[in-house]
Amino acid sequence: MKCLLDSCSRYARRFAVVCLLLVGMPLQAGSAEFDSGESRFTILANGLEIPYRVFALFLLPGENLELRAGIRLELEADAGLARETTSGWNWLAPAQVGHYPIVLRHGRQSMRLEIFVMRPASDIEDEWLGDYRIGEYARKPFKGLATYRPPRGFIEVSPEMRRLQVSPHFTLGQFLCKQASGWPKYLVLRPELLIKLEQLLALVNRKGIRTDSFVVMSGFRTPWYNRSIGNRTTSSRHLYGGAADIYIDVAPKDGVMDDLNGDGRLDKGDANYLYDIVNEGWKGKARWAALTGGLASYRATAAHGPFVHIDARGYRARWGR
Ligand SMILES: [Ca+2]
Ligand SMILES: [Ca+2]
Repeated sequence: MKCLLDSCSRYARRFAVVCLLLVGMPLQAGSAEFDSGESRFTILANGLEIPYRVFALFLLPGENLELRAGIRLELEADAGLARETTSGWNWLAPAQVGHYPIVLRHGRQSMRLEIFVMRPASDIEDEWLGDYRIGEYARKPFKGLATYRPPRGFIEVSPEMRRLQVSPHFTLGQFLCKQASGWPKYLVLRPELLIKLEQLLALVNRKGIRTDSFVVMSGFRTPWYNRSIGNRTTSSRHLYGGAADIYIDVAPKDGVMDDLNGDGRLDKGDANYLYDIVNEGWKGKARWAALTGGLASYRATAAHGPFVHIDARGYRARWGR
């Protein structure tokens, strides 16, 4: 019996040690260096360079995804039709709307692509996609630019899909429109915006602001919602899934921007501080010329704290500073 008790207490001690180690892990992770989430290899996905270990792409039913890499990759997918080519893979998306992960491997390195087969825009009837009100897009693209064409499709989002990662530090749910509705909800999100947000997150961490994500105060907005909150413009990048209004909320984590410039006040000076980091840091980034876009600083109102607007519209725009 004693032997049994001894052995039990030995196991209990070991269990306690394991628990202490596990409890200690999040603390270590929280104070650890920023991990950019960049992968050891990059791919071209339908022409867009992806340098991350996890990343989302958005296709129409049956659309082809061309994956190119300078190295030989293995591809794992439970659905769709994969065919190896001389430069990588072609993967034909399933006809069914939904979420389909693909894993690419090179030796021990891997990249997970979260593929979303979207509901085609042609399914919209009188401004509605199912029970979700989209509203109406401008027929003529703003300045004739391709980035302002009405979306080809919409990501169908169920409640459990909100936590899915769309890039190393952002989730699908962060970009949902705030309009009141049941489920599923629909969303437009441009991968160019995700890459830009990841690059800026790495930049602010290099500048000494330690944060694992931005708070996305406003990501996608349907044209209907945008009008309902009093915005007259039909060319907002939010309508095209290409913009995010962001702030940093780490210390204290209280739902509003932190005192980034350390002057003891929480005001537009902190949005300006973030604006200046982005504005300076973005200069000379030839690699991401395609992600050029808007940057703006906003003061607090009764409805929200100070924030910064980011978009990847394809040409440079600055305001509010
Ligand atoms: Ca805060
Ligand atoms: Ca301040």
